[in-house]
Amino acid sequence: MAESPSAKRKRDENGAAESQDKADAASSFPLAEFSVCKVLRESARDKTIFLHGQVNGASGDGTDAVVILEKTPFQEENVAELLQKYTKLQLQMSNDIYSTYCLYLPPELNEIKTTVVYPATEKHLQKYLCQEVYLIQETGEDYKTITLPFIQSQSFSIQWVYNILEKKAEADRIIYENPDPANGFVLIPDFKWDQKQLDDLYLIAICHCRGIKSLRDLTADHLPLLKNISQEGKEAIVKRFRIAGAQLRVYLHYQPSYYHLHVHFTALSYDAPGCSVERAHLLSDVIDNLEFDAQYYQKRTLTFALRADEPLLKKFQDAGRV
Ligand code: M7G
Repeated sequence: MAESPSAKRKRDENGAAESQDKADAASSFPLAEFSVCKVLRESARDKTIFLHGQVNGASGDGTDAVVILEKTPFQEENVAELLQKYTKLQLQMSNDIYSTYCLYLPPELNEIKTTVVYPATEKHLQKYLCQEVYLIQETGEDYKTITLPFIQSQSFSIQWVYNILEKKAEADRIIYENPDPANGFVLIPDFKWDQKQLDDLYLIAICHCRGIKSLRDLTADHLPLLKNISQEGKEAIVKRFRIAGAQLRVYLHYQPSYYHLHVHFTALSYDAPGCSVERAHLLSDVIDNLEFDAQYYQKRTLTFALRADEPLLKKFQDAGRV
């Protein structure tokens, strides 16, 4: 029987103190030893802040870490509790029928989603640093001569992807799996989604087959895989979360951060990070394009944005392509 995020939360609250303890014990990030070096990015609109800091171990040598703090969306089922229980309301200003207040919540209703990358590489610091961006128009030839050699030399480790596929991490979070080695995939909540409300639903489908780096590698041979992801992914989401396929945005990133083919599933009503036109390619369009031309993504010029100090931008500049 499908379990909604709110039902899951209630079950967690009521019965899962033990598993929470285990999770706490397993968490190894020493927050108390984290000292902030720099704010990489912050957004008042998204209520997030990205911090670069160092963890000072016993030896005193700092190890870089990225900590992302994010105020979480409201959960409908908690709102009444939030307004009535244990809450302090402090008046800020009042004018005629208008007034504003500060509402002080008890800690259990005031959590902050925290994402940690530790140890963080220079590339992680760069990924989260707020910078100017430039559009690149990458031809098929540019991909072969500039982008491919670059990503082969220095892309992010995809160990976390293999850990998911081999059930060495996040195994209990898998929503659906088609185990076929060529045309199968694992559907799992993205780590950007805390699963507590459906408004910001975000899952990823990671294909079992290794070696498909990105959209650029896709040919008509991959249509069975892509169709499985589209159809079975949507079915699994309807079954578990009661969100219809027509209310999902299903897309690939180009460029991705991690070069092992994966597909993003987000709630259509959610303005998810990375769903802008210069990065997101709808899976339905990708399938259609490959049916139209088997080599579509080897030939096409693809547009994407690069941040100012990304080394790939420098490669395009050196080649006179920007
Ligand atoms: P991407 O298009 O390669 O890059 O997507 P992006 O991170 O710049 O969007 C990778 C997706 O995988 C992103 O949506 C990440 O939030 C998600 N992700 C990254 N990591 C390291 C993990 C992880 O360890 N577990 C899960 N479940 N999702 C992750």
